Amino acid sequence: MSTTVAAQPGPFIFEAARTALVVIDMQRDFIEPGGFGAALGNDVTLLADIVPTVATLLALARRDGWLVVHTRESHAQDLSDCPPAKRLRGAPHARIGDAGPMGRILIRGEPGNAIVDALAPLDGEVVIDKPGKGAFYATTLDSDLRARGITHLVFAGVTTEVCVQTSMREANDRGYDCLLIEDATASYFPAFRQATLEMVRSQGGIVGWTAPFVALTEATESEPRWK
Ligand code: TIU
Repeated sequence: MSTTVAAQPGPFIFEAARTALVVIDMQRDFIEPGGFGAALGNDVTLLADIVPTVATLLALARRDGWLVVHTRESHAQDLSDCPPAKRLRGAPHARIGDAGPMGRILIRGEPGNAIVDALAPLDGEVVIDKPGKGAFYATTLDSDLRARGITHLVFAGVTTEVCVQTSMREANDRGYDCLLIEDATASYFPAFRQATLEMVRSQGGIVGWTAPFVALTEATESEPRWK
């Protein structure tokens, strides 16, 4: 049974059994003071606003039996998976691996690298630690999705124009149909978020589709529940 979402630039049609929700990098390092986002000089308070919407989106995906995937941008303790260019560039206050109030910045296993409590993964959900901005680079995500027959991805998370957009473009090139939930993604730069939404769905959906969360809710709730 398929579901049709009133999306842009046109309807996004998916089957629950072939769909994954991909929640990108909803980590303390980006959302709370003292982490990587703050180290880059950003006002991190802008990102916390979407947590309740992402929590409701997670509940919908779990209710409807989608695969749920969480990603974390993170590096090994010895920084062996962190290119020097990434560490040295764009760090006005602190670098990846430096000590911060939530532990070493952007390092796997440190308190700041965890997903925020309200969106914590449940047992059995896929958690991808990624050293890049894209969720497919140097990870098992593509094979994890293909092993489960996933063809459609619904994206949420932060930040819209960096890790979300990069991951969506990687997915699009690998043949997945991708929907970005507009009010379940945020940026430190609201204008960049808006520009990303527009570029994703431009040119007939060159990267994918976008829709507000309410459009997904209405689409899933108009279905019979005995499916
Ligand atoms: N800086 C910024 O906007 N984002 C990142 O560094 N990573 C993610 O988007 N997760």
